[in-house]
Amino acid sequence: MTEPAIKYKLIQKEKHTGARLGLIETPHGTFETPMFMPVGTEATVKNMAPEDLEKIGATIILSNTYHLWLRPGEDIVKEAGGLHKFMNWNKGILTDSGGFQVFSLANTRDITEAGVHFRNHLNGRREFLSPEKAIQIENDLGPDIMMSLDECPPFFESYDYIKDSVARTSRWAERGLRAHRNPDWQALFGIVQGAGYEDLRKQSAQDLVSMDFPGYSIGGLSVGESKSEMNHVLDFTAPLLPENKPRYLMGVGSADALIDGVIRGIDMFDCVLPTRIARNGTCMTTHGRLVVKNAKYARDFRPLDEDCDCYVCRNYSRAYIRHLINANELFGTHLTSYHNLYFLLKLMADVRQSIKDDNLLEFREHVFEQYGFNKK
Ligand code: PRF
Ligand code: ZN
Repeated sequence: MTEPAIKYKLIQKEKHTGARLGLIETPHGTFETPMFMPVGTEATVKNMAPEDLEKIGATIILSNTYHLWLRPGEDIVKEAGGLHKFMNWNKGILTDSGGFQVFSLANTRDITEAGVHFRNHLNGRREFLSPEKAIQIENDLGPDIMMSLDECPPFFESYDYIKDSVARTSRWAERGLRAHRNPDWQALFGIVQGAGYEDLRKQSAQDLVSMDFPGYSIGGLSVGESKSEMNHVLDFTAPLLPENKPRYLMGVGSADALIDGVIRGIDMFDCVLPTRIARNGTCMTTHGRLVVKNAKYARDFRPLDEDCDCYVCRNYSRAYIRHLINANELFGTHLTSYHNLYFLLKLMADVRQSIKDDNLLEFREHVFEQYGFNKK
């Protein structure tokens, strides 16, 4: 028996919720959970140098199999010495498997038992992604954590469709597990699907848990259903997963959903939200979103968030950042991206402190009140 690539250690359970404080040990460091992973689709977190990411406390980032396979090609990344070396990031990397990206980016696609046929969104060429191919690419890219190929169907698909889809995702997970060449230094996660159907989520979790993955993702959420529907699915899905393994909720990154996910026992999150909205001048603040491009900030010399102590908020004004973004100066979106990521990473640090202090529900109340979120 070889040692597993990652180890999860449950440190503390919050007294009044399902929240867990934990540690994930990886070949590139030990990270506290719950945590948020910035997204670096093209082997870069847009507008951020790896040094910036380190400064704001990022410990693990997400990148994409789909994009790096199609460009520059996983062979080039492998030849560079792997993704960490290629992009000069020495902490954790997790790669998504490409399933979700095929569904959201590629034009035509055809799902078969063997895999997914689709057209490359860059040049229109026909491509084929199988569970084995996804694993081979991820083995070559060399992240610490990799995802199985899954199907992420629309939330409101029919029961019969989701039933077949879940069964196929389970078979794909099994095939991926068999194709995985580096289990001693790369941890492969299975992805629980099943849309909003409790028995199908249960079936999916059971199938994957019986394969004994070192961690489990929850997919198929935040795809158009309401927040309360998502929380309801998490209520019955998270308890189906083993306590001694990390749980990752894919593609969720708004402040309210992060806190509500943690309360239900989620340990890891990722989302393009903070960096994407930053690029059109929208900032996350303690008092909700601030659209710094708006005319009303032309003479506002206060920081983006008066309660934030990040490098951006200590040195630059809303008026200046608004000017940069309106003038299409790249430094403007660097500043908003920096602040937004700092803001979410700090929120997660505060969440971890609230777990230690057993007052996560009070913390939630306080944050929701300040942001103006619906508290239901
Ligand atoms: N599957 C995969 N990646 C994902 C998702 C999924 O269901 C989601 C859903 N929110 C985001 N990213 N493989
Ligand atoms: Zn700030």
